[in-house]
Amino acid sequence: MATSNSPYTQPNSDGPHDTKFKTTEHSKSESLEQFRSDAEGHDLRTNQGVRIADNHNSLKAGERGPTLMEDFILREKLNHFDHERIPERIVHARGAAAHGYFEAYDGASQYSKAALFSKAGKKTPVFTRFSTVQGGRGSNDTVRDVRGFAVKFYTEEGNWDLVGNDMPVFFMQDATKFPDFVHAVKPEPHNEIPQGQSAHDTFWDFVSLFPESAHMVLWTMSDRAFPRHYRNMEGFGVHTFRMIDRQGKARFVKFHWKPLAGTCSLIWDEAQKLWGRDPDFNRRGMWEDIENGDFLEFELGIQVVEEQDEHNFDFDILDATKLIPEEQVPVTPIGKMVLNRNPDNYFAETEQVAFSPGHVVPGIDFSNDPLLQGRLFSYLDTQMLRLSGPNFHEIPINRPVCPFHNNQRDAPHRQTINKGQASYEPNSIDGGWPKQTPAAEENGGYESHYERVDAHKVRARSDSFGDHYSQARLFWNSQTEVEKEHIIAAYTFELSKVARPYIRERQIKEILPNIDLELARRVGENHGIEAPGEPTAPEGELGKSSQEASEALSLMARLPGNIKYRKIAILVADGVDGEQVEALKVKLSEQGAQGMVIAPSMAPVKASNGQAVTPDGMVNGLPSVTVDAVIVAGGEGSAQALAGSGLGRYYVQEAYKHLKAIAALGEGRALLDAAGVPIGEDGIFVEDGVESVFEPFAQAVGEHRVWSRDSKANDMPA
Ligand code: HDE
Repeated sequence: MATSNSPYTQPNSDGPHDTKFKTTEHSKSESLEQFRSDAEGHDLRTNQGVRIADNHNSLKAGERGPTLMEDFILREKLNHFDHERIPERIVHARGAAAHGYFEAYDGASQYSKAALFSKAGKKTPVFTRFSTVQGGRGSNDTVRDVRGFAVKFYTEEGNWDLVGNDMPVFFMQDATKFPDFVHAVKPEPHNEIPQGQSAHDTFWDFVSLFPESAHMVLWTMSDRAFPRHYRNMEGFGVHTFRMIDRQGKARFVKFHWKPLAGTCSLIWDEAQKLWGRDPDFNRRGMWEDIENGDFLEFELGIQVVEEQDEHNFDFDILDATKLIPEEQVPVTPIGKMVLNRNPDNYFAETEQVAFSPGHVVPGIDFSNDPLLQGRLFSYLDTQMLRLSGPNFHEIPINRPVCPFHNNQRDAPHRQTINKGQASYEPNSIDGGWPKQTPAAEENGGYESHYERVDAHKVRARSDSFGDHYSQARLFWNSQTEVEKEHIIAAYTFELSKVARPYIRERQIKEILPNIDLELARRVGENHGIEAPGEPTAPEGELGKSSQEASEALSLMARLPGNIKYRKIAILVADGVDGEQVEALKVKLSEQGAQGMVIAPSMAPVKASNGQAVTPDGMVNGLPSVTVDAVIVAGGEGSAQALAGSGLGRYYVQEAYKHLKAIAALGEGRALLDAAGVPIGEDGIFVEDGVESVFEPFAQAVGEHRVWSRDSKANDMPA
């Protein structure tokens, strides 16, 4: 769509009245083309365009003499380097992003007049950034934390950002508590410990004094807090928003992203080990999959609440600590997002992208959720600092793909060279341009939803926000036994890192019993603290849910169900049955999985048939925490070598501990015997050939873990 090749000219700046163009679909990658720089075939030059003759030596007075101030080439280079960093995001500093597109489904247009929903099959470019919240830019991917799920839709009517998380609720109801919460969860101010984690005094001090956080804290104590892969997490807009249809009718909506690959998570021990083994685990997973053509896919869905039904729930839909159970309002799919292209440059794209819930297009509007209202201020404000002023919208990744003109001018790093004399409206000098577009026109101007607000000015919380526990109970009741055990273990672990006994006691005695007495009792037992036999919160705070449980809240409700995208280790050593390895790789790839040959070292393995098998990785380079399941290949020499190696035994022991499916072919069973992996237990498959083992093994991998082994996991020393 760009009409000019000059990087200084705003796209279409001489064009007709911008808002009149209608149906063209714009590609973000096309619009970025003019900014992309490829050095191939070019001379090395300074930023002023001067060719550099020597990039190895600074200018000195004599070969062994002092460096001269005159060296403008050195000064420019160091000066630029010294300023390479920008402030990292205050929260969500660590992230990874990908380009892709959103494709609307039939029927989406009946809810919103936004152009991106206007017809089935319509494609809109997107840029999506996933992130953790607490840790700094260099922290680990797999910490226990919420994940950000921020999508920028480059629509023909301007940018729409859906800046959500992978959990459907939040820690607080009112924006004014956000800085308190973030100060509490961030590394402690006196020693900046711990990084990327909530297991410390200030976090538990705050949340144990702040009951409205109970529901969200429970989510973060569940395995949702460390997704297996970004493709395996749900996403949520969290707040109630509004959609406006062509007739101007408004409906409340909640946004959901449903991963087409199903939901699944890591196991806590595995997540912790990954901090060291592969701190970039999630980032790498997405990057490599996209490079391999295994794109990430999510369906966008909405829960729709008619305005007249706003008060028909046993909670307030403006309260961000509440979700709308899917049984009460089903999720209607309205489109699909495919992430299919990695960024070219992390800093230019992933780091400089600026999201804001306030970036909306006609057809999308806000609700009065006080958390959302605060966010509408915060994001623009933070970009001013982070991206050094109000022109961050001109950075290529942030530019809308449609033309945009207004009378805003100047400020640091202004790129647009605005033509004309009139930078005010109304004007007659420049023919009155740029002009307003009435909302009534097709592809018209943004008009806020017409809503009557007639109230006293108060600093107060509505009584309808008083229930802090009913949905925490709903979430707890919706978990399977295994998930509940993991939650109990999580509270136990986190509180064990809290130095002050009175904080642990407060959480166990004053918060947990209001969620569930058994949860409180079990965590209490693990800390030698007796939990009360009944809830301690006042009745209003305890609340009541009209629903006992909601299946959709369990991760098990949407398990992958197949082995597509899974990484399967094939353990080999010299003497391996080479044909078997080949057959396994073919079979796995037929079903969309990746068989990875893992050997004691990176040296090619000599198969029993004399051929060489090239490893994809070695046992301590791609340890079991980086794969989804393990197959020990047959061949006498190979099995004996692996069984005799501590690293080989550790590999399968650790896979067992993390509830992974393990198969041993023929002689390969010797490794399981040597490692003490109990043959005959669920999810341990020992067969002679690929054909007989494949189906049951693949089925177990589709369940993501062998859940029935959960209670035995800690018996394994690994
Ligand atoms: Fe954010 N949040 N937030 N947040 N948030 C930021 O904006 C803020 C909240 C979310 O990949 C910041 O550009 C306030 C809820 C994501 O770049 C900042 C409040 C949800 C991202 C900010 C909230 C989110 C951010 C930091 C309470 C889920 C990363 C850097 C009123 C619906 C986006 C930045 C990316 C980032 C403020 C609460 C999601 C400081 C004041 C609720 C995914 O502006």
